Amino acid sequence: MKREELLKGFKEQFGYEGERVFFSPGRINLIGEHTDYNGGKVFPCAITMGTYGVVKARTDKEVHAFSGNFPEKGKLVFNIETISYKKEDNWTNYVKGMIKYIQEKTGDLPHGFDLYVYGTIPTGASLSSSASLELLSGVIVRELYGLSIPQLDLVKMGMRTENEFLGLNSGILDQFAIGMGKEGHAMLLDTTSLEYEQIPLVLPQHKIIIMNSMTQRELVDSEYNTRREQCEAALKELQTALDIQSLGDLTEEDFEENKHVISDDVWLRRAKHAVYESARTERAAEVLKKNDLKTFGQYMDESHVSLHEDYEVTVEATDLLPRLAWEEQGTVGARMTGGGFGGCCIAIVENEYVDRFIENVGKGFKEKIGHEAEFYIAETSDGTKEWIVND
Ligand code: GAF
Repeated sequence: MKREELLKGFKEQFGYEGERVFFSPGRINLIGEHTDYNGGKVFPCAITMGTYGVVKARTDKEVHAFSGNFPEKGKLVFNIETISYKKEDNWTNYVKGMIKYIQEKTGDLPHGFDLYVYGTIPTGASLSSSASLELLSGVIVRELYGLSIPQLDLVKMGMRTENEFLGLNSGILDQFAIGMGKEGHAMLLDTTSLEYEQIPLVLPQHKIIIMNSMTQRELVDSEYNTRREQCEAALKELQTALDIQSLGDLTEEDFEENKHVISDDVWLRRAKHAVYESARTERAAEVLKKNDLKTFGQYMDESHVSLHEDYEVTVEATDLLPRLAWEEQGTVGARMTGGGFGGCCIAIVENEYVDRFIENVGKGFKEKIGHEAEFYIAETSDGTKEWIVND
């Protein structure tokens, strides 16, 4: 994305020059799915597909926001003194949520701003376009008003925006990956303690391919919340036998020894996924540190199977992509990524096979599903920050 194009977009809308430009990445999760709200481990990285924002302070208390992705919606306007969720305010509800929680922390902001936003993350593709916008808004507000708010606090406010302002019961994975990302690294996060480790993700012989199933995510919110409730129900029963706070506290052995207390087979399978996936994620990060990509790929494959069989968050299209990928020469590992019920999968593939991989997987997908999948090469990125020229 060219900086001049963003500045031009701002000027076209507001009639004068924008002052500052910011970038917020998207994310892929390499492994550790549906573990974050279970107190387990996740292992995501921020990617260069993301959301850009151009901003200039106003003298009144209003925010005027325009998205180059939704020009038909025109400029959406709200007042920072009377912030509330309104469905018709569409994507700006994410901006509002962040302003609300920042004002709660640091006091009322002195004035509003004009904002031009443009995103390169396909929407509904499970690459976290909403968390990207949340962190973008948070960092913009912090920098514009010279506030002193640690990035991790903005991450938590992003999650509050989802949970309390938008009413989606998600964990901290997406906001963390986007706010705390580091180019050339993936982040192993313990979602209970919020301790994390940046682990180099430099793969000169391989590419990480994002495979977009272009499948509309359906029932995602209700199914997501149901998974969460099922894990909570299993946890409650396990707590009658064990002194644990979350499923993430359990080893696989503890789980096997105590799983008989879970009264419902579906709850048992959900909990099993959460426990095994968290352990797998920790091991995957360890083998990556030792450059054992082959074993890392096997963990990715196992993760996918568990998400398909025990957690049941795949749909035909997102289950097919990894299976086609596994058939291809040069594939190290493949799995769905993100919340599931459609969206994207990822695969790690040896450089020399990438073109053939995309051709073959694309062909097999089209034959079975009837529409084209899209493929992107993932590149890691830093977390959300101002785009300083010559940075
Ligand atoms: C979605 C949620 F927003 C995350 O918190 C996480 O639970 C993920 O699904 C599944 O791992 O992206």
